[in-house]
Amino acid sequence: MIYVCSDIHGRYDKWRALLAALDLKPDDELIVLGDVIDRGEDGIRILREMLQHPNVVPLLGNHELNAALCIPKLLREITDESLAALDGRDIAALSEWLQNGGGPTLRGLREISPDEREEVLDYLRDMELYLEVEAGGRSFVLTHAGLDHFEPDKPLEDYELLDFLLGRPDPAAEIWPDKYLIYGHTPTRLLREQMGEPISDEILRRGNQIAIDCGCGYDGRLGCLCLDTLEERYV
Ligand SMILES: [Mn+2]
Repeated sequence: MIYVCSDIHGRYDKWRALLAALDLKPDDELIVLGDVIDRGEDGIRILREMLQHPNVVPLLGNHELNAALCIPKLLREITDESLAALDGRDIAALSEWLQNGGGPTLRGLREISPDEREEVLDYLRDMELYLEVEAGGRSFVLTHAGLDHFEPDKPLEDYELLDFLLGRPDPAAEIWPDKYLIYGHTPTRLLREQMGEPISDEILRRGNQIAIDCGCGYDGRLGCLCLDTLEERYV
């Protein structure tokens, strides 16, 4: 079976509860659609478990991108020279990361060894932006935040980095007729509010779009979808 979840945002309790509920077998796979870190306390701890778990496949989220950009600069020994080397863009990126809940992630990085930090950084750098998956006779495209600037005939490799990471999707918009697009990033309660529907922390399906961020980063739930059966689970 192939499962997807997204936007764990440092909630170690939810991560462990999901692993316990899924009880992954050697042939199963859990694809995590980004934003494992920030806001909650334990993003680094979760990443370090993920990278040791052969059945867990990560995709890049905007929070991982920010971390991957900021961490190397922060790990440099701080000297007058290295401070002078931080330009306005570095400082803006760092400040944006901290404002978006990066503090607990930085604390988590401080608690591990330099080798372990390098391992985490390599893991972040290796994350893919999207995945195409076949399961249960259906085709799926998986991204962190949907697909901004969507054009039905545009190949996925032609989209820009931020099209995968920062889009605010319209679940009612028509996309490919023969493929599902699955994404996190925008909690489904916000998407429902935007569409004037009753608010709930459940996976949202409209046509061939499936939004799976059920608000784990905001005290909602961690949702998980089985791609083979389209069965939903929540922890
Ligand atoms: Mn996000």
